[in-house]
Amino acid sequence: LDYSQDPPRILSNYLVHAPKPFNAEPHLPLLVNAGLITPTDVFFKRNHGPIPDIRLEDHQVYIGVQGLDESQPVEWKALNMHDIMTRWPKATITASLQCAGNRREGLAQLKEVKGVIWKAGTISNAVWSGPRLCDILKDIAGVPEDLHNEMIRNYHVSFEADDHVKEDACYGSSIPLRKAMDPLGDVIIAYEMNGQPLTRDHGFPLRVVVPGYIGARSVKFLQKILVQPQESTSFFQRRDYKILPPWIDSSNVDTAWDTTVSLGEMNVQCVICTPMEKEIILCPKPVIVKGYAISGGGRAIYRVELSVDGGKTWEPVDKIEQTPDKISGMYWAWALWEKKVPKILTTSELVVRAYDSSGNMQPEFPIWNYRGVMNNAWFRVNNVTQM
Ligand code: MTE
Ligand code: MO
Repeated sequence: LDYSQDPPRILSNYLVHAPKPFNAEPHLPLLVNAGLITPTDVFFKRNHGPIPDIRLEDHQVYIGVQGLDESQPVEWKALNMHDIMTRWPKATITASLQCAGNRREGLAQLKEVKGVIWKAGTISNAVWSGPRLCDILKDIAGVPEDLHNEMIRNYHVSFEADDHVKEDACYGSSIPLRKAMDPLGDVIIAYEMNGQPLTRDHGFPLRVVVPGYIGARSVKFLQKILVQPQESTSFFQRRDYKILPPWIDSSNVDTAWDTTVSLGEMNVQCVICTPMEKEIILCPKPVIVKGYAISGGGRAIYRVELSVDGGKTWEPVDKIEQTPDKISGMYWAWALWEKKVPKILTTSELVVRAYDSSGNMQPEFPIWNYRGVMNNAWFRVNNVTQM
């Protein structure tokens, strides 16, 4: 794999875990201080291979339907970028992407895990624009609009990228067709991020944005969309992004993939971004503790609680900022919260936890799994040093 054509990045904004493929998370205080909308050059970057060098004028997206009889060939229809940008209304959605491996570090501390050892910055929030996938599938693939239709209940939409990775022929993934066709599901095919054309790192010229789902489903460099009776057969759908059971490790992992469900919606998550672990704080000034919280499936963050004594006593945070989508009313974007703590001591242990609108709360302790995904344990900050 050739990385010589990768784009430049502002490296000082990031903790870089690997240069090839480029995998980097923004520093936590920068992430939260940058505001509700993460600037593109601060947004986390997660890749499985080199960034493809695609020309807008040449790019084609192929759309097809695979029926139950797999011996029947798929009739592909091609759209160019002009079609994508002009044939359907342009929808604009503010949505956070979070990698399922966010906070993997917390699981790696318990037992060996496979994957990039991410800290808590593998999440960002942006404004995305492009046509709705439901409009395209209705017009080009003839998918019925009626959500009670049997096809909508049972089929999946798989996506393939125009990139090269070592695990498979290309990056790929799928979502249930019901998510794609749900008018309140807000799945779009984005060609803009934060009001600008997508940057190469974030999927130029076109990416899927699946709000409320783990980041892995938002396929970048989108080249193929296939409606089919089963999930994508891609490595990234079938052999990755699953919460394997606790008795599965590197010795027996191949026995468990087919019986473990693929991840879709995110779980409830909350992190302290500032102060950081072992940060030096000037006292006796009060400290503003800040962080993010998010849940999956468009569920709202309902409450955020902070403890300064390791979880013995809790108080609500002072302020939670979260805005639902203007049309669907769904909470696809993260919440930023803050709380003024009059005095932090060297012995204080800060802990945060959030509840979503379904009453889901984060677990007190991390739940180890071999792929190190979906760690949403209470977030703790220790060893803040006073000066
Ligand atoms: N799409 C392609 N083509 N290649 C990839 O490596 N990574 C996925 C997803 N889409 C990936 C991809 C994963 S695991 C995540 S978390 C998000 O993209 C990251 O999106 P970002 O790099 O824009 O932050
Ligand atoms: Mo990811």
